[in-house]
Amino acid sequence: MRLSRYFLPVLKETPSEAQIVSHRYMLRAGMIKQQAAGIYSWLPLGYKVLKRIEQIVHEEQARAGHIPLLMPTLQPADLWRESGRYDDYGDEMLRIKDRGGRDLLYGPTNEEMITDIFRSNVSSYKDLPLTLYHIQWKFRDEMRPRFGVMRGREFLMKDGYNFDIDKDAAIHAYNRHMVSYLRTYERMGLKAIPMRADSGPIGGEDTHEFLVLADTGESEVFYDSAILDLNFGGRSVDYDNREACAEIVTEWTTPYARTDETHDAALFDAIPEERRKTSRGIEVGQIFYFGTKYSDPMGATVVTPSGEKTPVHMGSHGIGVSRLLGAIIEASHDDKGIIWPEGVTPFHCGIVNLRQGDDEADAACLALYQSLTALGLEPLYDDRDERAGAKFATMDLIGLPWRITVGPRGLKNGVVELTSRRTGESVEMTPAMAVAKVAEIYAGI
Ligand code: P5A
Repeated sequence: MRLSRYFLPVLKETPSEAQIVSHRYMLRAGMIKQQAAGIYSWLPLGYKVLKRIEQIVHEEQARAGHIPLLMPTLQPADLWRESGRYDDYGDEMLRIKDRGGRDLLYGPTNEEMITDIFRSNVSSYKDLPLTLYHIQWKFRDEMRPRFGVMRGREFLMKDGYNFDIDKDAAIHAYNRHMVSYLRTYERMGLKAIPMRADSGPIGGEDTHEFLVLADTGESEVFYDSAILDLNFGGRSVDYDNREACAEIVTEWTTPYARTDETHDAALFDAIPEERRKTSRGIEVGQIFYFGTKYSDPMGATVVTPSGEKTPVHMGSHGIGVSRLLGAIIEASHDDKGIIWPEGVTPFHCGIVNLRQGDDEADAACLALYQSLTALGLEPLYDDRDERAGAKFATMDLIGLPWRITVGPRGLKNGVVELTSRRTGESVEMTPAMAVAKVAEIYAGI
């Protein structure tokens, strides 16, 4: 993409309504525009990151054997009357009437609808286990929408639902989700810690939230610092292997880590003092096992091998896809702007032309652009007729992890400069080497 042809409405001024850094940078970098409290348009740069995050979620869900579908944003109220949640959900639910006077709602979550899909189509244990998921907009009429996409009213969620024959099988689904989420967040450059939590309106006993530590997080968390040493890394997991998944879950759930809702002071005090940590955290996901809470009242049953009808055991599993943009920025920025982890960056590399209109510099930039594109990478070429300082400031603000700077002086010696956004380190090299280096960086991602 050439910047001169792109739509990147960056702001020079710091927007006064934004209280936290991720919100400020998302507005300043022209990623989002607020349309109403907690409701945003996703401008091209923000939309691009959103799509990259979705892509990682889809890839990791596929790896775990989960199946994508798409349910609507609007749901009939009658489904929620069946589960008893229509009245329970309260003012957070946006209730709508259609022209025929029928009650609809803008879905805050999809347990009822997926249970309806299941009961209409599945009746035998032979079709289990089954996990279906989608990535779809949700609406929760939050009392205090704030911090930009972090606590929106309309927000994008990945929500998945497992259907299993019994509790053991459903706990395996729970574990499988925990493992796949650990992998998912790591690919986004995040350390998200599973913490024992409260299940709220979704229900059930077993639930973990995934929290990214950040001063601006809305949750208070208590943890053993030993958990920070755990890395998922490149290990390959057989998601069908119950023991293998359970072992990984044990590894991550043994060190103490809880939100304030489930905090146990006695257990916490048993940790060696230097490892006892209290902090704030951003909740980027939550997984639940709730047994037959929905299948029972809604009649989602299967026939077992011995011929009896039994309600299926279920759980649901959510990732805050749009909130993740805020969480990633909170975890990765400096005073000049965002620093995208390679896994989610909107463009792989920036190209800055220091002397737009200079034949040699223009040709070198174009050649770099074409070579990177030919390798399947997406560069953002700043071809505007602007001062170098302004171009650098834009690149720093929008946070592309790598930048190639091209100027007449370097070109005389046959070199360009490759700069890391994270470390600020610059190395001179030939254009071909710069292309090879960028390609190498992204090869493993
Ligand atoms: C799990 C999937 C559920 O709704 N039902 C389907 C279960 N869980 S949850 O914890 O309530 O939400 C899942 C994740 O969605 C994000 N989230 C939000 N993101 C932005 N703005 C909001 N107002 C908001 N509310 C929830 C969180 O990341 C949460 O973990």
